[in-house]
Amino acid sequence: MIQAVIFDLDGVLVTTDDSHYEAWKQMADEEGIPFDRQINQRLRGVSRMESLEIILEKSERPYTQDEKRNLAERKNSYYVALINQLTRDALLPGALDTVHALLDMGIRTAIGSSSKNAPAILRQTGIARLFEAVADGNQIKHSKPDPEVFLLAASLLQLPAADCLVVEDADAGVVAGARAGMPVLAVGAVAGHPLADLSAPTLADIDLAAWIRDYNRK
Ligand code: B16
Ligand code: MG
Repeated sequence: MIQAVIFDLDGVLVTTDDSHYEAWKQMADEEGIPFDRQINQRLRGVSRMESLEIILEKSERPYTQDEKRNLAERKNSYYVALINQLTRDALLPGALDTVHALLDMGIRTAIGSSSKNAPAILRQTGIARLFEAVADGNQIKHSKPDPEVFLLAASLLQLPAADCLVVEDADAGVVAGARAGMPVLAVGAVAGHPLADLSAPTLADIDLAAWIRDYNRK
């Protein structure tokens, strides 16, 4: 029986995926490293340092560990400047309505995000109080596709993994949810993912509360 929904943040509830792209693009341009939206797709859901390694695949020279740390910090400073300007307008279609509908029917809600900036994003968009538990990049050792962040969210809720449904927009996140043994709703570019239990273009295109009601009746 599904008792909780664990939402990914970036690309599921908020449009911060575009801010990640803008910040990495600025850093890559400054370094003369080719970077485009296609490469950016591979960064969804993976940690900051792993994202940097993917970008550096196109670099003409090797970077030392110190230089890599500096590049990642520089990107993060660009990203933080962008998310400091976020408002509720950054919430994705259907996000708020879905969370409210779930809470109304007694389904518990949590966040499972790879981002170390998740607490700031939740505060900035005014949605922090809607989630009982937050598992994010500050608390985990292994980023998605490792299931750690979702298993942590389930343990914060004190629920078995199978009772938590994951909502994800990234291949790494869908794989992480499936590895955690959780049903997965895939949205956005990964809608139709073979490991997902259900899919939708956005949260506005699916009545998740009704789907869970049916699932729990079976
Ligand atoms: P940060 P999610 C992920 O958030 C992003 O999708 C990914 O692009 C980013 O590299 C990662 O967070 C780490 O973010 O640099 O802010 O710690 O989709 O798991 O909510
Ligand atoms: Mg995401």
